[in-house]
Amino acid sequence: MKEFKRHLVTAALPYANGPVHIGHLAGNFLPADIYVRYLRAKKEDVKFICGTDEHGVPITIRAMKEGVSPQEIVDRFYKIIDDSLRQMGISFDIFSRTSKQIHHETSQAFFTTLYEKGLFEERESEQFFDEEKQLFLADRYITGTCPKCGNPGAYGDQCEKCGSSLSPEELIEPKSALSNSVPVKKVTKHWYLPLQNYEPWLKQGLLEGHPEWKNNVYGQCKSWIDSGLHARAMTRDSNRGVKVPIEGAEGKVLYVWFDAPIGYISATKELTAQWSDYWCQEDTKLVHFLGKDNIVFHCIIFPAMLKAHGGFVLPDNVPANEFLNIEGEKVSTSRNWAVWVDEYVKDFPDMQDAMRYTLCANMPENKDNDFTWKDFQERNNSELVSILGNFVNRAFVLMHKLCGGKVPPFHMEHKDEKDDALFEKIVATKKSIEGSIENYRFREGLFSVIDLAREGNKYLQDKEPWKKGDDQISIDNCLHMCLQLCANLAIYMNPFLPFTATKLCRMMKVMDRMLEWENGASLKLLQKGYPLNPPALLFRKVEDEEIAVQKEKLSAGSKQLTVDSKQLAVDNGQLAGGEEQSSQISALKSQINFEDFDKIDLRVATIIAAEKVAKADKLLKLTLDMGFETRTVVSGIALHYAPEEIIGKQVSVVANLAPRKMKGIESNGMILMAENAEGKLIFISPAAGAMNGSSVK
Ligand code: B3M
Ligand code: ZN
Repeated sequence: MKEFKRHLVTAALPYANGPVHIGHLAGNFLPADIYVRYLRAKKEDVKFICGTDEHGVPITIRAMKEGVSPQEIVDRFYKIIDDSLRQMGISFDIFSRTSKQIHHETSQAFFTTLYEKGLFEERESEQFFDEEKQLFLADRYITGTCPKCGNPGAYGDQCEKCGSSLSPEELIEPKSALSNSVPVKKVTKHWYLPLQNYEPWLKQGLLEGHPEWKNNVYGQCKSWIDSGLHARAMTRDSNRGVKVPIEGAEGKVLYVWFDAPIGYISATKELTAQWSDYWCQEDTKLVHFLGKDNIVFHCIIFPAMLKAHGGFVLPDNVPANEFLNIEGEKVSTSRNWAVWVDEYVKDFPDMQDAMRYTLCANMPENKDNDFTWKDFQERNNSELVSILGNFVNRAFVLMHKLCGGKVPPFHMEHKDEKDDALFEKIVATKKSIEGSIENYRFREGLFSVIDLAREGNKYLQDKEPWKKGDDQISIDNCLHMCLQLCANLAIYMNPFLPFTATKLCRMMKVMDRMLEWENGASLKLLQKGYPLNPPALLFRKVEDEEIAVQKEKLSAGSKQLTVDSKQLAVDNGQLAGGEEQSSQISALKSQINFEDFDKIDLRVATIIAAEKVAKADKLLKLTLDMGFETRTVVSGIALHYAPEEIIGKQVSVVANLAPRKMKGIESNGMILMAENAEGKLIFISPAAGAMNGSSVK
């Protein structure tokens, strides 16, 4: 076994195109955090690196959909992601951004080194080009009809309807999603990294050197290598990203998967002047945490890049996780089938550890796993509350009642085999948690903690100090053991449930320093005669109603977004006429209070002009008389009404909706519509001449 002096731990950089969900937490942030907290408790030298990935197509697409600039998107989501992960206790040493100057410089220098070493192949190829926008089109920007299922809204890389992965050449009648024009093929030059040259090294040097890698990771890498590696373009035609730092490369940026992993290096540089100790010294242990869709980039492409460059450490392990499903279904951000971390911390303040516990207990370490709200409730109520919380609470209550609020002495001459057995269990648990965490088996580690608490309950139940009357010696010994166990539990739970560990320290009136790992497996953590605080509530029960609200939110959210994205698809001219009009009744959304409702400013208005929007057969541009002003609203009702038939119609309008651009027209509000049984949209109109501008209440 190699001896390591320091640790460098990374969690995959989330795209700043949306908030993170609990699948991201369970997949990489939480295991990385548990691992890092454990190393810190062992006083190891460790740096925990992450940040947002702010380049790449997903961000541009979101910006396009919202009609705002990509910068606005990344600024918004950087903050949301950073805040919500910190609130969950994910203890990065740095959470940086790939839009920072230091990152652009670092990745450009990296590219230049490879370029100057002559390691790239320059190749010309034909790619789709949008003549109207004068841009080469990433596969995602090309839409057309799916050759497999006929879906008219398929993308150049994938059809979301039938799930086939596609190349833009396969699309029938391809169109540019940016301008709707027909793209043409044009020659472009790019720089390729010939991965096949690194194949022998990847195989013998990296993969075969690490038989300990998890099966899912090892297997995926092996099959990639066995099926043959090819040259891969490390540059793209785009106006967003890290500019390619060589002459003759105008309009080209680094491939997002070239610059993103270098983000780990630039963030370390930003964090510490000693960054090169971590990245360039052989005795650094580099561990990447990520989800299974990122394995190939971290086990093949990035190591090949590092090897090509030279002078960098290579990953010692890549303990990637599989996926976490929600209520039996795959997470889908486009369908809003997800539990968002920023919403969880709002809905369950001070319950970070309950979610950390549930996610760790269901961590998809070797296969996809499932999160359900019911399981969250059950694990919280019957494991955290009834086993761990209950044990600590009983020990404290009994100590206050039977030992005057102070740690009782332990009378050695009255020690019995139950005391010995409990101590042995405390010692063994420390060892087994070490083995679990060091081998990336976090569920197993967590279960050892809860098992030890279970053991504590059993011990207390067997000894029944409340029945001992004036046999103070038995009472003292039992509660002394229980309190020492509480202190050991705090140390053991700390990597997994840091909020609870700290609370427990407050109850014991000890400093957080007690949580250092070397203090574990000891019966001398609390001094006899030391007064302790009264018990505080470590966990609270989760009620059925709370679970019902969350489940409702999940399905209402997914319905809501289906409508929204349909509207977007309509806006973008992606849906065929009248397709998929459903007359289903959607699920009720979760409850709001009056203040929430009162934020919406609903007004009566009259449509005084209406016209079709060019190049968008679903949209009408409406001019409204609002009573106090006239304004423009773009509405997706053109398939239901001809412009002339709605002039003079009185309607209800959401009057304080933020403006949104559709097909270049700024829309200032939204007309309220409902669906009739045939799926036709009908206006929500005042029954008899209401005054324009009057509030709808
Ligand atoms: N942003 C992809 C993802 O979120 C990517 C990870 C980068 S890690 C260097 O799946
Ligand atoms: Zn299809």
